[in-house]
Amino acid sequence: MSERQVMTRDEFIEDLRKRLRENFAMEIETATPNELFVAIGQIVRASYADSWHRTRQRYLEHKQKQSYYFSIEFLPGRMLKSNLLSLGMLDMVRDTVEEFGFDFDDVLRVENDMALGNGGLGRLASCFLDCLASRELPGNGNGIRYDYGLFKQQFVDGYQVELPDAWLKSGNVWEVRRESESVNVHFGGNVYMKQMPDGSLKPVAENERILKAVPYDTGVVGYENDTVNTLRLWSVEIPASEEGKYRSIEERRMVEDLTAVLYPDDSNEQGRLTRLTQEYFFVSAGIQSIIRYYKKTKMPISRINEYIAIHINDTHPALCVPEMMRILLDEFDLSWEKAWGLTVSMMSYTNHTIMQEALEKWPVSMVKYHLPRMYQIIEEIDRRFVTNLQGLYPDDLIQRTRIIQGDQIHMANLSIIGSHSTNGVAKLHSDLLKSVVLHDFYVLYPERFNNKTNGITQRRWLQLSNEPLAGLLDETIGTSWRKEPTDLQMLMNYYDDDRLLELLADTKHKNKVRLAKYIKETCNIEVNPNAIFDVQIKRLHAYKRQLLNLLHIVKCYLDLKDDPNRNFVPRVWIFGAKAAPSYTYAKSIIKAINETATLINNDPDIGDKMKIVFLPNYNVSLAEIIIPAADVSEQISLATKEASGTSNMKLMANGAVTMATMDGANVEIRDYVGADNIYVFGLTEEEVYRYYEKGDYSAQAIYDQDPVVRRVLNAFVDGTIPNIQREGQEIFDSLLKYNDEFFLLKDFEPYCKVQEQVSQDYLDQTKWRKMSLTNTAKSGIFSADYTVMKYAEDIWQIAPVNLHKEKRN
Ligand code: 26Q
Repeated sequence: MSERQVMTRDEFIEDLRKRLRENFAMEIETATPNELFVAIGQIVRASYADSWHRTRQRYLEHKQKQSYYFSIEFLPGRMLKSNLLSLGMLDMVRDTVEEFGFDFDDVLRVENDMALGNGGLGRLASCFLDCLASRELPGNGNGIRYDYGLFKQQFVDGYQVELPDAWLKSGNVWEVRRESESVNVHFGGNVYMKQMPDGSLKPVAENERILKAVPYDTGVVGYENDTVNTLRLWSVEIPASEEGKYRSIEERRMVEDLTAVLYPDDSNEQGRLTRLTQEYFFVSAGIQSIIRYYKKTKMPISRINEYIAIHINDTHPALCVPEMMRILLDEFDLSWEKAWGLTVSMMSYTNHTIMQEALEKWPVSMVKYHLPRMYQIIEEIDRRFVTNLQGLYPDDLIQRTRIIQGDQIHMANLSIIGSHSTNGVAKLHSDLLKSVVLHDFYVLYPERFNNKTNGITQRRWLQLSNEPLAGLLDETIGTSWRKEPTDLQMLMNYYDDDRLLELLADTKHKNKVRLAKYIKETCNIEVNPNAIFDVQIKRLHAYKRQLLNLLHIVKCYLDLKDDPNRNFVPRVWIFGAKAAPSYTYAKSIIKAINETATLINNDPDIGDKMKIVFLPNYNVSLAEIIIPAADVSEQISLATKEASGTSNMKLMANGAVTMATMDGANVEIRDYVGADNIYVFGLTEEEVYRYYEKGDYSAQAIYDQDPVVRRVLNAFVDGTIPNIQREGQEIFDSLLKYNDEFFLLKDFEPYCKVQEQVSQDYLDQTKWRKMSLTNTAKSGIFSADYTVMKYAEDIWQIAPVNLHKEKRN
């Protein structure tokens, strides 16, 4: 399949022996998975070291335009298997390790997930890096090396408990500390303008606190192509020159806290000083390091925008705009106009949220005090913005779009004004940005707005995590889909091939057996692999409506209790979700799901017909086990709330059929698979906005009129679901007293109806298998390969660099 030079089995064994001896004074035969993981990790790293070096050299020598993806989160998960795959070594290494009597999966499981992200946004950043390298695009990541990633989740009495994720405890084979590329980042102090001999004014800073930012680089290995890009993550230290200023342990701790932990809130955590400091820290370090690189190209600063593109992933890195201005103004002495033109032309911004309350804002006082030079520059950007628009646009529009409003700095406004491109992450989302959320900016800068529908990397989410299916695809349609995911559509030629449909069902069954085994081991619940596996995996959020799923479960349960002999297609409901530690409502829903699970799973009247499994600690590695085993994919957010969603795409690729509201990328999924291969229900965007406009939604009215709704809701407060006195009441009140913010009750009946249809269709296995096949066949379009290629062309203007050919010459 590939003509690449890979290590032979014998070379691998020799290298492995050597490393086990040198590191651990051990032989292969006596090693444990731990030592094997470290030694193999080193071999893998060494095997791409050359390509990594060559990639960097080539970009520099050819002055290749590069993009830098600034993101406060990256969520790559484990990397051993994906690196082996990209290097063409996976089969050889697995076979060899197994020849020695080890279970290769045991070795893979030694690696801690790199979980420096909360959810969709961080995982998207990691998919993008994988795709950039795999498409030979010069694109790098820039972020924070948190000592602790997203908390580990446990359930105690059904409640979520958070434990620290000390992922670096046993070292990290993939990273390289680059001490010599450290930079200093300045905080606080005061800035005054000093008159220079030539009469000009220069900002001078006094009494600043200086912190050292040390980069840790990880190679991002392209798929079978010799491109290795860089993910650069920054860690804080006290500079040697400042040692004297930090005498006490407390003072040192304050500094070290800066990159200690990832904020575990994926929407809300606002106004925290450490968060602001984190943002400036990785932005300033990243921009300084780009400038240092650019100096090496010897090109004039006036042309930097031809060589550098900077992407702002959500508003968290929005300080890229004033920080770039600071350097161009203060260090290169450019005029404001020149500096601004370059900055806007380099920057681009992606919005990931519709919810107004989640848009990031910072108090003026905090920015002024801790980042005084940033504040001065933001103030000047804001002042010029207003001046330039006055007379051209209505005053109220200018007031609504300016960066500083009252005592707050609006980071989305800064990002849009300071960049040449603003994009949403699915068609519907991008349209809503233009028509509602950012409409005022669309009036000002229509040409800046564009859509880039999210995608996923099929390498991780199909090739690696679903080997049975991947192998079957190879045998059926050839292997080209591995490099060109849209080739998956060749599967449609087998739509009527009973034999293939059977084989596809066999792979699904295998994956369900594997998941069942995992469920037995971790939760001690027996589930039947012949039941429908109904999956909802994502952060716990009211708008994602895990509660709607639960309401349906409770309805099924009550129906079965009424009539245990009624026809019922057995189903296993599988949840994976972390709640932000401070999000009490989300935590109450976790508790309610867990208590409902205990009730139903142990009810002898129900037996195998219904099982509810809430798998703890949902993360990338767990997703890799759950997704291949799913029959139904729950994508049931209230229309207009989910910007895109990406688990919908992963599940679809693995042959799950989607239960969808017309929200986010579900709309595009429906367009591709066709209405017959997806279950659609619920309020539409128009209907949701109509309710907002008229203000005439009444959850109480639905409760009063609909006996089923009444019965299901009452189960939360009348003891039917035990042990949720407080949580049940809280949930009940959210729906009735507070009028059901996300319209669950309105969508409940149509949801139940479509779920009934799912059960009926599942009985018709031919029909079901055809739907499943269609979903896999049509999923290629959601490859992030295509998404990043569009970013590369439309936004960053970067082009592929073929390193593979060069190496062979
Ligand atoms: C903001 C301020 C202060 C503290 C934290 C935050 C914060 C952190 C993380 C705000 C938002 C996030 C993460 C958002 C996120 O993951 N959004 C998801 O992005 C995906 C990729 O585009 C989409 O598919 C999802 O629809 C969207 O919810």
